Amino acid sequence: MRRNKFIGCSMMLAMAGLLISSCCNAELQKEDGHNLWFHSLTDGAPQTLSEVKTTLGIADSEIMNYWKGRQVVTCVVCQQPEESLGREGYRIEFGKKEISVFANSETGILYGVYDLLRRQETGGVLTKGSVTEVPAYDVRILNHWDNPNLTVERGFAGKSLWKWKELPETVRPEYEEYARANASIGINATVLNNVNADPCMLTAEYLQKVKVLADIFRPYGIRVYLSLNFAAPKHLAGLKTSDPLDPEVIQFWNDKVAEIYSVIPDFGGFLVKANSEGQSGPQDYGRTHADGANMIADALKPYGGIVMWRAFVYAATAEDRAMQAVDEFMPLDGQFHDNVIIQIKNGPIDFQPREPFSPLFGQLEKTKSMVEVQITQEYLGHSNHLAYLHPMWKECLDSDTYMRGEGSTVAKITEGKVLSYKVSAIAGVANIGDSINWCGHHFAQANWYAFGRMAWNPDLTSDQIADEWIRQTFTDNQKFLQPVKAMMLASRENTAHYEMPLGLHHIFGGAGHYGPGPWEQSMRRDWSPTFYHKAAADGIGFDRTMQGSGAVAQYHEPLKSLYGNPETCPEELILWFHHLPWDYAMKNGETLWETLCHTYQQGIDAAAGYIDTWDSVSRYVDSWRFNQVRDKMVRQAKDALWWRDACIGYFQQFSGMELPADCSPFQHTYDELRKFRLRISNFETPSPDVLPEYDLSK
Ligand code: GCW
Repeated sequence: MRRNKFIGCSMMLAMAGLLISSCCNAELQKEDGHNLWFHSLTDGAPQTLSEVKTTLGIADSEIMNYWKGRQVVTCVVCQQPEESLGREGYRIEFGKKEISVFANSETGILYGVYDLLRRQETGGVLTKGSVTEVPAYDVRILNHWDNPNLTVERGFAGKSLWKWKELPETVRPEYEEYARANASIGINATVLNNVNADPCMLTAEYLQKVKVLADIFRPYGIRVYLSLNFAAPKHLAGLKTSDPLDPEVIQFWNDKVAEIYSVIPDFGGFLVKANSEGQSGPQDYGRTHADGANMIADALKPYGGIVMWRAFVYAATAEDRAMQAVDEFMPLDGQFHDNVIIQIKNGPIDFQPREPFSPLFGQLEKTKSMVEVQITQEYLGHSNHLAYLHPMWKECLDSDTYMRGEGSTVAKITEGKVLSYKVSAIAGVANIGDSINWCGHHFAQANWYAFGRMAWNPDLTSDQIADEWIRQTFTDNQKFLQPVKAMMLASRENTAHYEMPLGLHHIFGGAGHYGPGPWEQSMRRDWSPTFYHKAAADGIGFDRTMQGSGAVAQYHEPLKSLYGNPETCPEELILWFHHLPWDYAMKNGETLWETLCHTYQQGIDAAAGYIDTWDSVSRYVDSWRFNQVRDKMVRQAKDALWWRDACIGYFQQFSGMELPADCSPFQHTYDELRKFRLRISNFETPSPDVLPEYDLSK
């Protein structure tokens, strides 16, 4: 083994430790949130980036600057690879005087160093013994939905972080800060541009810009990927077709890929949204998704690149949008080349606050699949609402598909433990913009953090991740930690209570997907809330049983029967799978109507409760972040009521039933609310610092 000791660190670090302990309470200084989960590590000071831009140089610098312990930290890149550590894993051996980090690669060392620093901040440094960590997924990737014009689709944290016009000449420090933040939580890949891809991203001009970012990210262990526009051969080369079986088209992609690798030698590959929501794809030419994906995959193969081909495809004609991914991809199972992974959203419709897991995970027996979760809160209150999303993602990963009998969970399948995969992956749609605090809402940073930690280890609990995040981002004072953690842990459930109780879904207003729109009917019925809730005199909910759309049959037994019967269907999903009368008897003895009203009420009460919780911990937070979070909580509490008023008010005309006496009285009639459209001028990038006006007189 080559000993790669960071000589000289220990003395300096011991001194740093003394200095740091004499200026504690720095956390109460003004803090704009830019330091993310490095807040406690940096003690309120701006973060210091490594001057040496190599992976070991960065690891060294992090220890030099931030290790506060008295032990000498030694990092060892194993000369004889230790198989159990893989390419990115590491082992930390703890001793009283020395701590050693072992890894097979420099990136593994860097991850080990970030682990050590995290332990330092969260009370996890051991006095003896060792820990070994190996990531569950090979590719842990952020998907940015960023456009070249700097807007971010479903982005609520300002404009794009990538300043394409300034690049490649001007390089902002945020690029490296972004890389550092990702590396610290194990994220090793990023798709820089929107899946609704502008073909210009693949031009020689843009590749030079992408190269700059790739060069900055590389020492942090991060590889760059791009979304491609399937019609690029037509757009960029003026070909008459983009047919994946056309020799000229094949040549175009081979040449383009060769060009990309000549500029970015470790380019990761492509993400593709094809034949979905107006995007071009192989079906435009009578070809299949497999034809399209394989053509791109073959071009990437010699360089080791991969294709992440999205399963999010649906057409206005289908009877039930929730069934389309399976209908489309099942017949193609086994036809995809081995560097294609099918990227599947966690639920069968679209990132709603609660969906059952997508049945496609349990149906692809001969094709690799990966999960796509949405970190940005398109349907969970944008950057106005506090909603900690890890419980929602974990629910999907832990779901048993029963593909191979009991135990074939979504996590096991996508980690490649059921079918054996050479490359496994997991994606999260980023919530990052150029907002000073990166994510718009200080608590939205927790979702970025949680995605990285989950991608590294899907077995971590929501509690563990929230705990780590709070300690590093705010404080480890128990009087803050415990109530704030409890609030975070309940928050996704609470959001589901006031936005889509009992499995109602796709009930969001218009293009913004922020407020309620139960009355809305779009030109396409599969975009219409009325199509999904089906509220009428006879009841409410979407019948997906065998008497209805039959979607339950896409799940293996026992789930098909469990979901198919309202008596056994989990009540939080009951209106996802069933159309039931308003007076249907729920397990708690109430009618469906009463439980619906009471579930909204739970959401309303919880959102109002956040303000009390936050006020009660004010002394432990700097005033800057305290006030910004509080303003948003006030808004969230109002919004929860607004959701209830709109939905229950609207449903009442069908149920003919009264709001139970123990519910908060209506503030507005639904008729008032339907005339009013929430003023989000540009849903793609509302300013993160200004809460949109809330004015019912408009
Ligand atoms: O839910 C929809 C979003 C679109 C998004 C699409 C997708 C990028 O509303 O904005 O487009 O999902 O995932 O492709």
